[in-house]
Amino acid sequence: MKKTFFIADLHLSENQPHLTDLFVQFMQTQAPQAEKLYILGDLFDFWIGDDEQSALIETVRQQISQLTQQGIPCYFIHGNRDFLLGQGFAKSCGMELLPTYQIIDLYGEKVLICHGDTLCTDDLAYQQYRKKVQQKWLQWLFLRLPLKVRLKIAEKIRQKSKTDKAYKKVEIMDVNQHFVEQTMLQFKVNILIHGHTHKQNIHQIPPHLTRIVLGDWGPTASILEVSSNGVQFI
Ligand code: LP5
Ligand code: MN
Repeated sequence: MKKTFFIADLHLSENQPHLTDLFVQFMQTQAPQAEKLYILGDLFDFWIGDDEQSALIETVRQQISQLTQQGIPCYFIHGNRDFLLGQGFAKSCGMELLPTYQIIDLYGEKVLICHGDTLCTDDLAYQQYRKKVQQKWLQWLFLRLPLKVRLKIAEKIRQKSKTDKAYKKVEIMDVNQHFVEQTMLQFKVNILIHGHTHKQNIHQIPPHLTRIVLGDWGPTASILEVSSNGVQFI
């Protein structure tokens, strides 16, 4: 039976080797059984440029390469932590970068996929920050700074994000229901798959909309399997 896997929010980092181990295990055992793999952002804890080198980055590159070389396409939508991941890394492992919103055909059903941060419209501080860091000229400039400086800036943003989050209401950091429904209407889809909020669930929105939320990775992985039989988290 043909199936497609969706993952997001692994937040891979050198500090959490068990997450990398889980990812390698998934890429070696389950991913090869799929016909396609979609990574819906925040694969990495943060990304400061394709020129950064580390054992972790090499492991991930190798794992994705192995999959795509077996003829299994791997697609990537940027998350709010790895939005700077570029064609350099993607091409080096045969991964295809997709835009913020993408409509895909899943066993005869039109499905909208995205990371999910853009759906959290009540988080005004985040949306203002996102607008700034999405500016191409600023990204161009940032990517030309020495790696050490980029790392320092990223650390500063991460710190500010942590302190800000401590004061934000949980509801503010979730998706805005009205915006979700508007977006699904605009893209003319009945099914939406996203990550970012880490609240793994399948929401039925009456009368006929379905919002599937991927979970983050911790002690265990969160993998969504979709086939002609339906959807399930494995
Ligand atoms: O990721 P998570 O779940 O912890 O929190 C997010 C939002 N936070 C972020 C920040 C990331 O975690 C860290 C990003 C590292 C980036 C590396 C490269 C950066 C280069 C920039 C080059 C142009 O996304 C958090 C949300 C939360 O999700 C829930 O949705 O609330 O948002 C915030 O906390 C944002 C703060 O409210 C505002 C931060 C202002 C920082 C000001 C820096 C100005 C830009 C300077 C650019 C050089
Ligand atoms: Mn995210």
